[in-house]
Amino acid sequence: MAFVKLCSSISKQIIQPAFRVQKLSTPFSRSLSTAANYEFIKVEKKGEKENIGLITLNRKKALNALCDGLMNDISNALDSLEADKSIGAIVLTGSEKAFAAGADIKEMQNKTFSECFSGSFLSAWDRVSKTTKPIIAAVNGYALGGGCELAMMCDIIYAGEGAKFGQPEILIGTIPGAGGTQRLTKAVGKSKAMEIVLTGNQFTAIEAEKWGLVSKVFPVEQVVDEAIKLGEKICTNSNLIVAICKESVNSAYETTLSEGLRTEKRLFYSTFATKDRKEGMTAFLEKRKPDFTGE
Ligand code: DAK
Repeated sequence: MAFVKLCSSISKQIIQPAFRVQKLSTPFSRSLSTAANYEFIKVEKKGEKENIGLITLNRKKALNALCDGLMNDISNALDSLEADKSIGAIVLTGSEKAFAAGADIKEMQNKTFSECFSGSFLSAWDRVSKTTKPIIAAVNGYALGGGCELAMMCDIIYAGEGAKFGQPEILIGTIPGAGGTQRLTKAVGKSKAMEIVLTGNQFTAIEAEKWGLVSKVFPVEQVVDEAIKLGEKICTNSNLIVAICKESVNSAYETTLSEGLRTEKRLFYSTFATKDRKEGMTAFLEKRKPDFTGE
């Protein structure tokens, strides 16, 4: 049985990620043949122009606990969507009950320090934060531990009214390990972050919005659609300039102010090497819509 599982996981990795997203022929929402290719997620193309990649975590019974297989699926889907020129933005979502209830505790239960330290344990986790296309988390239900961290790796978080965030690792004898003590502290400040990680208490979508972790809150059934609309709005801009802009915001997040300002200025100057910058300014002065080509 274990051998069969191993073979299936190897064959999955051999399939080139770029071939995993296939177009079908209904308008606006193409459900792709990915159910057959991914075990723990669903991948679709959404939006009027089908330029939004929607990744839905699909491990409902375990509240989308982020097992190794699921994180590998996300990583492969991101490779596919980033390689697909028709996709301009990505939305990551879960179910109404759970965005994700954290890393899989069953997989972690018997790990030793040496296995964690010297192996590749949880190594697929960095992929989301390395995504160059804009990525929006659409969160309903629980976003706990690694689930909250996964949302925070995205560029923007939209949440449903009932969403519950938290870093409960302290309650199971560990600490956040995928950015919870870092990204949360940058988003909500030291005092709140300390309160959240030292107690393991959950907090609501409204609180998350008030503290700046979440950018907007919607009725549960609207969150994914709103995230897709946001992606579509972003896609009306030059994808090249969007990527440069994203890099600049991330440098504010990842470096000191003076380094960030230096990076911003360099990136600003670099837009003058693009056709899209010239086209954008020319279109404004000619009172017409710009025709961006991504060059
Ligand atoms: N792992 C495995 N299974 C989980 C799970 C999880 N995190 N969360 C829920 N489940 C499973 C439950 O075991 C249960 O399975 P069955 O018993 O039905 O087989 C099923 O999902 C339904 O859960 P409950 O029966 O508990 O449902 P309730 O509605 O009563 O409670 C809950 C929902 C979300 C409050 C509760 O399930 C809960 O507290 N879950 C655990 C939350 C948690 O502690 N999360 C943090 C895990 S630690 C790193 C990367 C990532 C991480 C660290 C490092 N590196 C890159 C280095 C992340 C660590 C973590 O996330």
